[in-house]
Amino acid sequence: MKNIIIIALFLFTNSLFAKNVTTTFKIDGNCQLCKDRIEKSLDISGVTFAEWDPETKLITVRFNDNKITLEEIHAAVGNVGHATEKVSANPDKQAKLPACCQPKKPVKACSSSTQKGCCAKTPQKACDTKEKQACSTEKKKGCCSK
Ligand SMILES: [Cu+2]
Repeated sequence: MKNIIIIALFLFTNSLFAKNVTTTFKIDGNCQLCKDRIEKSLDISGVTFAEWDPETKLITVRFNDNKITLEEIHAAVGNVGHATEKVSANPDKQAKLPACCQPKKPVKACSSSTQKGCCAKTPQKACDTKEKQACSTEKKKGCCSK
């Protein structure tokens, strides 16, 4: 009987302290396509809200810390090819991202080709061939918005 009370008490306090945590952290990314991909990666159990801002690179995420840990959240984002403050990007997934979603090259490379690619003022550049095909159906998104 005593054990049952202890277990009941444990379950009660456990649910009492189950709380929704809201936090923000940085995730590498450039454009609307990155935003969709990052937010979709957090469409998982325990996460109740996720919104990433391409300007600030910050994600606001709300989660139940009884169901998922912050580490697991970072890992979920890393797994789709985007590096976070805590984890690096899955290299295979990252390599398959469209050009506009690739991490920006080091600034050093920009001195010789100032207006090209990541060196241009707006990181979002023209679509590659594969992306152009998608533009007919998703006109205002990602590189298609140009
Ligand atoms: Cu992108």
